[in-house]
Amino acid sequence: MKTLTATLGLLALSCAPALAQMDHGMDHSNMPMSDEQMEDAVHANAVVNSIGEGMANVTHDPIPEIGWPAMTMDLPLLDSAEMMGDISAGDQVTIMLVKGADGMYAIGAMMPN
Ligand SMILES: [Cu+2]
Repeated sequence: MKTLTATLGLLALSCAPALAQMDHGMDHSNMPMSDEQMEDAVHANAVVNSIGEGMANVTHDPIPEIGWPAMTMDLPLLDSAEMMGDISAGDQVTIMLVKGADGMYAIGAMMPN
């Protein structure tokens, strides 16, 4: 019985990361995005390779919601992008992608992991 309890305890623990990923800890309340943009928003873990004016190069995990495989790519950085902390090249982050005016995905927020 002791073994069963321990096993159940482990199962509960191993489920925790999946839940934590769904609630990815990003505060959306002050973001200047429309409801429509927020509905289409997707998130991914990424490494920032470089970051500059209006553009970032990132290596991101797969984003199954929009059918993207893991990639290293340039992504436009919205003027209004919410940088949630000091982020520089080499950092592990969570990126939030929203559709810009041109219908292309752009980075709407970045949060250090
Ligand atoms: Cu978010």
